[in-house]
Amino acid sequence: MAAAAVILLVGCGGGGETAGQAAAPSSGPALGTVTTAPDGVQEVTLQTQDDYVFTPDTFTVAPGRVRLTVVNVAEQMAHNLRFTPGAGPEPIDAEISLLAPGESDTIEFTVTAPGEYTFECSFHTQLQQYGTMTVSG
Ligand SMILES: [Cu+2]
Repeated sequence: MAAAAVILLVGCGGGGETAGQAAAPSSGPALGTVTTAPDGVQEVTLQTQDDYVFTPDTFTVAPGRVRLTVVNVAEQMAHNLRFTPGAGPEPIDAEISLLAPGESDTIEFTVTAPGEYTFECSFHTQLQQYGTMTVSG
């Protein structure tokens, strides 16, 4: 069970917009870009920073296994990520626990039901720190 040692370091994009068709940088996929790892698991990385926004706050996966990484590049703020209880077509119990500034964590889970799954930083829901994972049909 040593496979969890892989850590994705994703550089800050420096203000680049996610146009959806931009070429992936050679250093790794852009934030929010879903790729398939050699083991067949879909991988996606989100970022948090010193605000109340997931970067990006939407991404789309196909039904199957998902490996989700959150990198907190904030200098001051801590965040977590959980799927909002009762909000999606099926429950997802996996969650990223509190990330201090500079920390990252990765979770894996399986999705089967198409639809939209709202996720949140449970510490900042009053500040609208929400996002949406879409599972395609
Ligand atoms: Cu937060």
